[in-house]
Amino acid sequence: MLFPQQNENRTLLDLSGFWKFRPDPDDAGRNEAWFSEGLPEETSLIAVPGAWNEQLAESGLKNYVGCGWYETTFVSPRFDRTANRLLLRVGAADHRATVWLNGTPCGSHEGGYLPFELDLTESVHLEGASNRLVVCVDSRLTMETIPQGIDPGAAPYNGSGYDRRHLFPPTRFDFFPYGGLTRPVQLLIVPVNRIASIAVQGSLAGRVEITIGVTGSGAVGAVEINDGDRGCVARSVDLVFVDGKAVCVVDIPNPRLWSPSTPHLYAAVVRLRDSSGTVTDRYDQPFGIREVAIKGGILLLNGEPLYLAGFGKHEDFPIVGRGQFRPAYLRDFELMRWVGANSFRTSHYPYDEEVLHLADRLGFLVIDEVAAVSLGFPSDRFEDLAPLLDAHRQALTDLIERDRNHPCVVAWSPMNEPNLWSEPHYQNDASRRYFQTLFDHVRSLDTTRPTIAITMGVFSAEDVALEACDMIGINRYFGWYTEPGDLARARVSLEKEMDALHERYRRPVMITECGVDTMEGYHATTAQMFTEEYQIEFLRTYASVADHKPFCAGFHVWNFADFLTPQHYRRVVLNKKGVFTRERNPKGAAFFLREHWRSLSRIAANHRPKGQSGSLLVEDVKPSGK
Ligand code: GCB
Repeated sequence: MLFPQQNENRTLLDLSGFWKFRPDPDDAGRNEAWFSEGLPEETSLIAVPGAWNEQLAESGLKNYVGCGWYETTFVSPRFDRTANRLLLRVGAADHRATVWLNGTPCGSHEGGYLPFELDLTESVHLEGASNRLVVCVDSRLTMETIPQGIDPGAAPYNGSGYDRRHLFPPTRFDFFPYGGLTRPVQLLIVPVNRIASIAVQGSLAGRVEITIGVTGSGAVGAVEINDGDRGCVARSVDLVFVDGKAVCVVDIPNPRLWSPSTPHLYAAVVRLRDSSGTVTDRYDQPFGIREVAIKGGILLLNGEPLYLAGFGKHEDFPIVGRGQFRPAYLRDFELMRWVGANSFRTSHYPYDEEVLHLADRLGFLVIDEVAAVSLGFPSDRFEDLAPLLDAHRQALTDLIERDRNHPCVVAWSPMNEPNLWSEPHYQNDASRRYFQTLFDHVRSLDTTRPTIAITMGVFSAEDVALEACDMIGINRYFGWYTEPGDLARARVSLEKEMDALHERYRRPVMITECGVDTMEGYHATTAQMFTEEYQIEFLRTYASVADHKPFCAGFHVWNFADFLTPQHYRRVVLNKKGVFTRERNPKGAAFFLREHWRSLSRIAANHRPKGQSGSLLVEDVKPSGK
């Protein structure tokens, strides 16, 4: 789905502001038709975008999981219904949303963290009249949503003590289950015959393939490649659309490559013209030219070994929760640059599109993840996994459609830590087929980036999730959840496991999570969990293992910043594994990493196979899947 754009053919109106809001814990709203005459009397104000939990804590919303009704009014600009459409674009509604305009149902969408569009053309009042927009957002999750929720009827599972039903609100994961309209809600007036999708793929030689999808018929298209001040550097011939699609190839002489140190962006300017030659639609799609590949078990960017140094993150900020927060986005990039990181993972869900635009512009690499965190399978029969698999595939399709043109995205992560809860129905043929189908699905949509399977330690090298991926990500907490306080033993366990994984799969292995809860201001002279010194020593241990294994593609610390969790005896309000506090103040570990990552280019050199210099890239090195 295209990111919204304002230009001479497209009008963009932002509906951000204070809307009316009413929680609906008894699910009364639909029966009482709150959508037809507007919300009943007693409503609060709510800021959109923003999660409802912290901004309305005093109204009882802090731990609220359920339906919340939103209402706003707007006056639409005048437009011609035969030539244009009025679309509502919601950046994210966590987790499902239903929309009415002036009492008329306009559609619904399931799946948080990702945008959707609905057509309002037929129900909008024009000529200066007021329009009432009502959105019902439901934050409840089930065993068949991505992410999954808690099945309240399920038998207690493994008696391990960390029973998910002990969390409040109950979740399968330890980040807070914020609800609401967390990203912008916008109106778009676009032509009926319009550009609907653009996929750009450039090679290092400067050959760029652009695939364009359109709605409607009769238009002719053309593409120009713009290079900032240098103006147009390549242009296509006229394109005729067949079944709403056209593909063209253009060549950019002496292309400027995108990399973290030179994040150079081009724009593919796509125009549609009608039979009289008038431009009827235009979209400027930014893209970068760079190549990600795996060769001889080594991850490469533009032919050079790539070592990912950085963090797993969360979209979690005081008060807005997971709501869009532009100044904080910039602050996080500033801090990542300050600490010397080159990358992060969108753990554990797709992040705001604006974050990825910033990563493109500022030169950060991103592992892009869908919200399939802590998957649990309901059965040993593959057929029974179909509803979950469908939702999972859909989330991946939506993510790849949204993010495929971002040069910052270096890998797709289809899940985080399946089987976290050691539930039954995992190491078997059904789950094996599930993962194979899933990873094949990603490859069918994009062959230009590797897939990464991010797993935990229970089955280690035997984990059924590992067979289908291109790269292996491991989340390990030796020295914390196991071998607490004992970093010497932690190092041995980590090395043993990384070597075993490499031995068996011969693919890049990366530490995608490692970390310890740390109270800022707590100190000790000996290894003492929860102190700032322990966090430093823990990270030093993991970094030294990762940095020296040539097959290791990187080291991501868990977590960039402390984040809010559901209530549980294992967490003191926040997950405190941040290198920065929730307010973004540095703990001691931030200074350690800043010093350590000063030599990132020397560390990356350890990851070049012995005796190799110069570019490692050859034509056949695209991720193969095996
Ligand atoms: C993990 C999870 C992450 C948790 C982390 C922890 O393995 O992937 O979501 O927050 O452990 O701190 O326990």
